[in-house]
Amino acid sequence: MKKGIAVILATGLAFGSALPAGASTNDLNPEQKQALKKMEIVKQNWEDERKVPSFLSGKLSEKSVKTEKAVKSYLKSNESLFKIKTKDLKLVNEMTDELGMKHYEYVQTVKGVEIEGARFIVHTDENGEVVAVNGDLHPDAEKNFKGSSKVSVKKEVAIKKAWNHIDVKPQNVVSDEQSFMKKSDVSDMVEKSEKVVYEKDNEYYLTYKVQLQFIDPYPANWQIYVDARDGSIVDAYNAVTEGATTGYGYGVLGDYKSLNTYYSNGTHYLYDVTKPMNGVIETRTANYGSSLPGYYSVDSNNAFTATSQGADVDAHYYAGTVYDYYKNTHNRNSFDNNGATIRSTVHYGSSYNNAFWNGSQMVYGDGDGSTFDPLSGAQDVVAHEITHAVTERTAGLQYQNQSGALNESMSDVFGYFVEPGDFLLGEDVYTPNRSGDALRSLSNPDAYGQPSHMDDYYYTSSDNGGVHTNSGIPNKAAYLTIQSIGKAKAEKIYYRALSIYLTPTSNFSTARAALLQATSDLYGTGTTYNAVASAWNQVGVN
Ligand code: L5Q
Ligand code: ZN
Ligand code: CA
Repeated sequence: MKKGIAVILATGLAFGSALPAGASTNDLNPEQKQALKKMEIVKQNWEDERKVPSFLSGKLSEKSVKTEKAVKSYLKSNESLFKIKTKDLKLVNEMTDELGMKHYEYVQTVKGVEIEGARFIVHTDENGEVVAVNGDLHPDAEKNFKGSSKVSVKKEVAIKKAWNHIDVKPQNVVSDEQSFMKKSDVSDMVEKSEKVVYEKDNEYYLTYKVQLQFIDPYPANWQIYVDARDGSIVDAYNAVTEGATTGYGYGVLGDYKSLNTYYSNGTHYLYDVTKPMNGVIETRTANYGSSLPGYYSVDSNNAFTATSQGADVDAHYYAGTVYDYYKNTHNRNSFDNNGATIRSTVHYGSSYNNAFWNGSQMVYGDGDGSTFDPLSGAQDVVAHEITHAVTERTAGLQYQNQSGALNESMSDVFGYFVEPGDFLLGEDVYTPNRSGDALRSLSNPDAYGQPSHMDDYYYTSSDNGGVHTNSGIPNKAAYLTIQSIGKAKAEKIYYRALSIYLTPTSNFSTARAALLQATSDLYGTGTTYNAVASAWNQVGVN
């Protein structure tokens, strides 16, 4: 186990007694002090416990050292400084860099077996002068060696002990539908085993280092050190790198955005674990088919920059901003207010000109390129869809006739609250070849074929009784409300009505009453109350 490292920064003679407390060369033995005198040390770090250098730089050699043989004799002449036998150092790498410096990398061995991680590197400049040495020296390795040249445990037994230790059966791996990974496949499992000396608490164990790498039942790259004397486990850890990351990409409209992603086993996922949810925000792709929820949206380098990834990027990013809106503005944790996973699937079908909440998740078409661009490219459309989920878990407004039109209106109105700035819905993705238009308008529903007054209520049996048409009436009331009392009050009132007063069968008249009740709860029965009442009067709902 590595302890703190004493650091001494010396600039030649200047320090004297000014060394920091606890970082003293007083601990060194006389031979080490003698050896240091022959060097001009610029920087030195010492390993606290073992009293060996972990980093020395400066002018460290008297003669030039230009071959591996010369390095060996340099190490030999400094054995008392490094406190290890040169014969125990095995060259593992020799490299000349672009500055002409040479780097000789050794590994320390005990009885011919490498000590795990015990590298020591000698660096020479272009003249062959040793200018630095650094690494991890183990002077007590031989003295504290736990093992013998005679190994009693066979390699196959050590591997079995390793599998037992982690309680995974190599031949019986469960497949996990929720796993990111491929279905279990025994050939996905890799077993490696080699003999190493493993240091733990200054004891040096002869071990089998068994590496067990697999994907199911969980991503693993186990490093298990099995005592070669009796098969006991000296140490074990899972070295898989996995977790929350930040990637980036371009949205449908080509805009750059940062993304909360997840890295696992070499793959980056649109999978956001950063929110205080029980679940996550995850984004998938139907790959132009219609089966749901589809495949995880992934990328090999966390750069979701391909044009085809724009829909994925925006669905993921905007789901996050809508989550934040409900959390920050209404203290609502996801659509169920219990941190449920927000799942989106993009690239649904072929040229599909719509988006929807299916009772479990959001689904986005790519549009046909003429009526729509990929629909997740509009923040207000994403807010519209997530609000359907909120409505389902609150008021539960039945999706037909007036309650259905109110349901639609709530989605449009929260589309505005999430993305204020205009009273249009879907303008960012609607008719990409025509500017200035949108799917709907809260301020002027009539511009898109919707009524804005009860006198023009549209009776039809299609579209569940005209839910996308008659929503114009409550939409206009919301617009008038926002215009007179402002967004901040309006969104409080609408959320309170939605989550406390509205019921599955509410109609326009009872919605007016619900909103007025929410208003008086929050702001009393003064001007704000009168403004809400007036808004509904103006659309003919009294
Ligand atoms: C609609 C959701 C959105 N779809 N309007 C029919 O008329 C029909 C569907 C919609 F993604 F486009 F916003 O609002
Ligand atoms: Zn809708
Ligand atoms: Ca808009």
